Amino acid sequence: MLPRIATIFDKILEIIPESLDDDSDIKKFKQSSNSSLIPLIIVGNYSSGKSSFINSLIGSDILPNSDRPITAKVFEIRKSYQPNVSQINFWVKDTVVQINISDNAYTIIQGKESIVDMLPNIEQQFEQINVRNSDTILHMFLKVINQYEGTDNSFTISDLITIKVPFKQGILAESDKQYVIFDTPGSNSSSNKNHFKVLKKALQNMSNGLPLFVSDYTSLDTVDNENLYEELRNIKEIDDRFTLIIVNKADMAGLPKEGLDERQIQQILNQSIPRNLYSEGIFFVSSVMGLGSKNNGQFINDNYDRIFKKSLNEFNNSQSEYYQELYQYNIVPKQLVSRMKENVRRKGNQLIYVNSGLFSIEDEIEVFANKYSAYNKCQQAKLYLEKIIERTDAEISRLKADSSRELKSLQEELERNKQKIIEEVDLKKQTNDKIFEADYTEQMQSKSIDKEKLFSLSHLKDLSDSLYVNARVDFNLDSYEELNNQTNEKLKLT
Ligand SMILES: Nc1nc2c(ncn2[C@@H]2O[C@H](COP(=O)(O)OP(=O)(O)O)[C@@H](O)[C@H]2O)c(=O)[nH]1
Ligand SMILES: [Mg+2]
Repeated sequence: MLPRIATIFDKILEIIPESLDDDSDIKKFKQSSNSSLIPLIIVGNYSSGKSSFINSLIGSDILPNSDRPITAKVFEIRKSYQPNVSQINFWVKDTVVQINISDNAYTIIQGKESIVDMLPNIEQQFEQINVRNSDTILHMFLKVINQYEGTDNSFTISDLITIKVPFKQGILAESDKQYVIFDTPGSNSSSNKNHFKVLKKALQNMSNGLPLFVSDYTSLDTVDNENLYEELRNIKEIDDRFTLIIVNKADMAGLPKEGLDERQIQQILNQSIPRNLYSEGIFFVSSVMGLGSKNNGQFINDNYDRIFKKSLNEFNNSQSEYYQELYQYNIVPKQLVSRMKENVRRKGNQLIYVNSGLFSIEDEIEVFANKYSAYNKCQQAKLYLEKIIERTDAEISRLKADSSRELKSLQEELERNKQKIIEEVDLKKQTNDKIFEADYTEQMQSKSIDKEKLFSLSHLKDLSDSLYVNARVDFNLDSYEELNNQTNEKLKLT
């Protein structure tokens, strides 16, 4: 199936007429169709743990986290394919700032002059890092950038910050798919609208993204998310039909030990977020435990360390009174249940990774990537084909209008010429009549003529008619008329 879709897709690219090459939408289609990037768009209220969840996907806690709203920017995070090498890019006005981080050092490759105000702070924070490696340095930079906002600053950092960082452990790290993760500020951020604009722009040239809606267990029913659903639906680059609902911080949700019964499941499904967004499933996760399973509990953020140490026994000791297998609570469509359980069984040796719920989510993301990225490309191909057809139709109508205007003016010109010729013929006839009359009078006066014959009207008419016929030949009137008739015929046809 997939190769067939790919073939169809290539054919579509071939048949796009060159004249439409410059159309911005079509350009975008061509670019995105060649792109194998798969955007994962993380949305949700602030403090629901979006940044922590992303850290768990990456496998290191490079994104700063806090109980207060902290992510003021949209972060676009891509995989770096070199271990211990990361990169940050952002803009100050129109200047690009690029910072490369390799092992225990950083280099400001571009735009140093635009961030001079920030440099002393960067140097100071760099000195304070205990263990310097590419992750801790990257984390430091992101913290400084976040803190910089809101101070009385002389320059403004762009709303989009792009990051390249190696992914460590887990399905996404091992995958050959090029995931791009977007961290967005919470829904209750006042600049929310603007952030969605930034997100929308960043999503151009990529195939449709998978939204992951992060909430904590007790916030599934909050109504202030409504704006967020609306925004999600308005971004055509996001396919909200495949939303994963992520219930984060499930380690402290106090879930019933014996699992959720049918009534509890229905109750959850009736809450506002699931009611609006349920599609692929509701997944329970402890981001902190998932992250800890990947980095062996070596955190950059201190509060993660505390949460991890406190809960560790519940996640890795099946004899513990409060043993947790968070994936057991997942609410997924019936046909997915057995696949999920089977995959979990295969991965059973990585207990904390599986029990944290993170494994099942990454597994589902990878399934999405395999199944739907081609589908999404086709969706996009359809969208842009429609656009091409629309453009082509407009072009045809324009050509039609042009040619009928031309035809009309040609016809008018013919009509004018015809009139002119008729007038000339009439004039000539009149002149001839006058000459004839004068001639006649003269002859009448000079000799006696057969009056009866001379005055016969029919004779006069014969004479005049033959003159008219001669004139028609002289001025080629017949061919003009024929041309005129042909033109009229053509007009009727169009
Ligand atoms: N117990 C627990 N706390 C978490 C978890 N994930 C995040 N938190 C805490 O929730 C707070 C907000 O997290 P953050 O990732 O900054 O949320 P964001 O504002 O949505 O990006 C922080 O204090 C985190 O330590 C988790 O899995 N378990
Ligand atoms: Mg955040």
